[in-house]
Amino acid sequence: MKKVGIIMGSDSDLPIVKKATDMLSTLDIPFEVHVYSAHRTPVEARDFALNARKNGFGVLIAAAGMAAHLAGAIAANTTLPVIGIPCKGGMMDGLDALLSTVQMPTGIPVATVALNGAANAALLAAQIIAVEDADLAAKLDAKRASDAAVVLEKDKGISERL
Ligand code: RP5
Repeated sequence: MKKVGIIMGSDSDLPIVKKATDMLSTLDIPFEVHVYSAHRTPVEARDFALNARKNGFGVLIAAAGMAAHLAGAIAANTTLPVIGIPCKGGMMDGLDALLSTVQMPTGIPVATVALNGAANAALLAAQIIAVEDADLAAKLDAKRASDAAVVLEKDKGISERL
């Protein structure tokens, strides 16, 4: 199975990124995690993206806050799918990161999830890998069904409480 590469702009993003690694672990998807910054370590970020396909990655996830150019900088150097996680924090509480991540120019796409949306980033990465992996697709179907069962259980609970 192809690996998921997770890059965060700072180790201060780890509490958010952990939700992605937890989700990938639950689904038995192999991953690597790195701290590379578009601004502080641009050479390492670029090299990682340039070599990602030949190093066995199928999808990349990039998490960053504030002037969050990391996902875009990674996407500029690979044609693997790149998922951006804008991280909350700083004076603008994430609006800056959201716009920096989502507003990519035509030709260099970044699939941007919600602010701090690390679990969905991992699920989207899983869905991309599952296009060619029937076992993983079955796991994702089972997860959807069990998530739905939890909601329906809550629905019952609400009716009983009111
Ligand atoms: C961004 O700046 C990082 O992704 C992080 O979200 C934010 C703050 O980084 P630190 O100053 O905590 O290293 O580049």
